[in-house]
Amino acid sequence: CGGGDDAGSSGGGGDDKITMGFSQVGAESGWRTANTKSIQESAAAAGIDLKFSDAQGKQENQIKAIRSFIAQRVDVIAFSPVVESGWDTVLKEAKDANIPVILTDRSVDSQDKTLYKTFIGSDFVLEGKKAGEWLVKEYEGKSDPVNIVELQGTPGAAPANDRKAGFAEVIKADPKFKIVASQTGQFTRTDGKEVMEAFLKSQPKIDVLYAHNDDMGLGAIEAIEAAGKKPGTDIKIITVDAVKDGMTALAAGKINYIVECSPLLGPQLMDLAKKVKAGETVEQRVLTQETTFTQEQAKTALPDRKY
Ligand code: GZL
Repeated sequence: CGGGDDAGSSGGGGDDKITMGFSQVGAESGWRTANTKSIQESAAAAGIDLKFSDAQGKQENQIKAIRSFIAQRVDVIAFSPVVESGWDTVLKEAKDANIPVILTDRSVDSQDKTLYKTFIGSDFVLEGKKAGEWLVKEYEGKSDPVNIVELQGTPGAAPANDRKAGFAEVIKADPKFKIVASQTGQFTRTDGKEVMEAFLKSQPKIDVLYAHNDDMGLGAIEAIEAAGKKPGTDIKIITVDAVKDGMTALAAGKINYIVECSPLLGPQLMDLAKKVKAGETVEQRVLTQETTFTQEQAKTALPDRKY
């Protein structure tokens, strides 16, 4: 997809058809690819004319795309904000143009809740807490220090901020848990591998890796194996997402626990768009349903995974 340009639209014209302008973060991870697929397929199935734009991870491209959707007078604008801040101006422009906005996947820190109709996505703080709770249970009864390294998501992104906060809140209950290094891996395998290589060089002892998504965890596994260590055994690994490649590594014992974050937001997004277009009131917050997986559960779940 072009950087911030409209990559064309799916579905025909016609007055009664809803036209949706969608600005996507980019294509940084397996999760994002699955999310894009869900949105594009659901729009086609719902008969919604989708104008899709890939921002390649840049907020200015998303703002440009939203302004373009306003100029094109689309019926509804939806987007996944790459970062939490800096949206009030362009969201006010959409509001002044009387075009409703739906937030998907990630939210914004705008104080003015009238700038968007609803936010459909996961509770990232809870995801971080679930990761922490597994670790606390895993080391119950042990008193030796547990050295943790953390691969954070994109700086300023809601999932990065909240997964970090939720995890830290749970592990602070026991001083044996120490985050000895924490750095962004930009939600990508490449950066996850590079940062993990640096951690392995700089940290005398690493017991646990907490990665904010599977892709960074998978990159880190490459670095851990290149360093002659066994991922999942020498270094326990917790990740978030539960995409197929992550679940495969979990089932193989290279990851110890995955907190699911569902990318399949398309169907609910299209339903919300139709309700918003029809002037119906929708709930301000639509929470996605998701679970967690151990290695055993991954073996059972893998055959049925859709993404
Ligand atoms: C979470 C989503 C995150 C995923 C990453 O809802 O925003 O962005 O966890 C993706 O894999 O890059």
